[in-house]
Amino acid sequence: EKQQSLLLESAARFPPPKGVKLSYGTAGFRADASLLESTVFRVGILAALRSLKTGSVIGLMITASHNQVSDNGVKVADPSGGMLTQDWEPFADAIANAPDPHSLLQLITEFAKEEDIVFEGRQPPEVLLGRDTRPSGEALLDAAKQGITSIVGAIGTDMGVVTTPQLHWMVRARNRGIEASESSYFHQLSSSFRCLMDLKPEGIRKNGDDNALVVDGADGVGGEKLEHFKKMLTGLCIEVRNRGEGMLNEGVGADYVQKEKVAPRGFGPADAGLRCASLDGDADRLVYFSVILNESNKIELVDGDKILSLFALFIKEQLSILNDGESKKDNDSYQAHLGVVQTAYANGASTDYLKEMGLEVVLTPTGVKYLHEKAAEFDIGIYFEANGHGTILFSEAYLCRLESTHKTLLSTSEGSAKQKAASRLLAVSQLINQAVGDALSGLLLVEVILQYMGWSICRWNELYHDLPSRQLKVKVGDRTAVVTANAETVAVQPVGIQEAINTEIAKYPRGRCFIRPSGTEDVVRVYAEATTQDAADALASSVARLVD
Ligand code: NG1
Ligand code: ZN
Repeated sequence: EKQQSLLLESAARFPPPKGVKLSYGTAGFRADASLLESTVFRVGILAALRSLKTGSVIGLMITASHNQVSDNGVKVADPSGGMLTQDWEPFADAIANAPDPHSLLQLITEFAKEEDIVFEGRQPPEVLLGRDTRPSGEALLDAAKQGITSIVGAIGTDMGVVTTPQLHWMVRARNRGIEASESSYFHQLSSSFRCLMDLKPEGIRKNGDDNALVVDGADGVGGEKLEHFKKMLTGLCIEVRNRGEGMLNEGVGADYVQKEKVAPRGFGPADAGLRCASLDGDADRLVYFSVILNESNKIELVDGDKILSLFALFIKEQLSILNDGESKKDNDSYQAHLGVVQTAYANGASTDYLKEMGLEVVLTPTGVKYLHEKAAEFDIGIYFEANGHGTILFSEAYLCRLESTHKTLLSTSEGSAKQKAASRLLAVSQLINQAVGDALSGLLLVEVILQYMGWSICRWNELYHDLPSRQLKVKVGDRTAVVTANAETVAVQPVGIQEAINTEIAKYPRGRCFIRPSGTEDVVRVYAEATTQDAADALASSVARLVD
């Protein structure tokens, strides 16, 4: 009863905006920040309930990633540091849209009953809170706290301004008994980075560019953090631009660079040939690029697919060193199951390349929650969205095996090459964020692999040649009218539209095209690919007309 009145009382302070229906999309709730106070308050309640249910620490992140600065958003991190379980999304939708405190209370009571949530638990529920640099973040964080504390005994711990992956990492760390602070995060990344640098083969040839890297921080939290973090890194010389002096995500950031294929603000002809990278507004996406000489702000884009390919190549090489000659012996010749996960947005040339490498490639719908879940089925699963969001997951069982192999190798005189390969894989599992895609840890892994290979960004980019592609977005009355199947490669509704799309595709050699409703914006997205840019553009715009 104390619980009920507490909820009613606090909910009355956060009336929902009228006439808006919100849904927990690809990346939580996102909208104009002025609409979100009540939603964030309610997500605070949800996070506290999730903590009660799981007996673990939960995360709540306030960010709208690459969206314009006036937007904001909120998402929940589960105990593993991954996204909120999909089973709870309908509840999130329901409470976000409950019209008044009484209906909210009723939904919560029913849900708690269904989920067997006991309010007076043994340990108090705890939620770690984080936010990006958006000006609306502070007020929303306060709303989240009030949501959390409207569950009796619940604690909201403010981690301050952090990147999305930092918050997810901290949640994972806390639940594994590791200190959940920014300094422990930086410490883990920098020490595993150093370990990988020390394990570089000797006598690597330099191929073109040096260890200098210029990073576009999207005028968000990532640039700020990297500026601080870079002092802890040896063997790498990083210059960070767009650290927050300009407008967040305006003509800067990984989303802009990847979608528009142009250099971000603050980069120009003088940077031609340099190795450059771009983070998004909350630093969970990473793309590389180099400015083309004499071509104003045109770039060679090295996107998430190519980061994935580089990672896959490196991991595969370590695994084959480790397995070298093993098949002939009968002892411990375990072959790790390595898989890669992409979405329909992956460039067709990347998928071909990965398959030619002999890798198992799986497609899932857009949204990290789907890719992550798939990648977790492998011993080592690498996932990336073309936009640069991805990571490498190591299964617990495989890590155990690797650790014991590593120990055995250390104690025998047998080939130190194998022992180094095992050390490298273990270091990668420490460096690369196991909770979620992380631009900072991804960047360090790219850098160390390029040095290991002795590759310039050009050499890396030559792994395969992207097919020309075009992405468009179409504003429609109701984007939910588009329903897709087969990892979003086919539109099953509106009826007949897929046939019409097929007719357009048939006009272009190697043509590929699909449509899907965005989970973060009120648009239908169109993606097209063909052998020339003109053809990709024409295919995209003719299909966009079908959607309109
Ligand atoms: P939507 O708006 O559902 O396309 C976008 C990205 C996703 C993912 C989410 C979350 C594209 C085409 N879509 O989702 O890949 O990153 O944002 O940030 O890039
Ligand atoms: Zn992001």
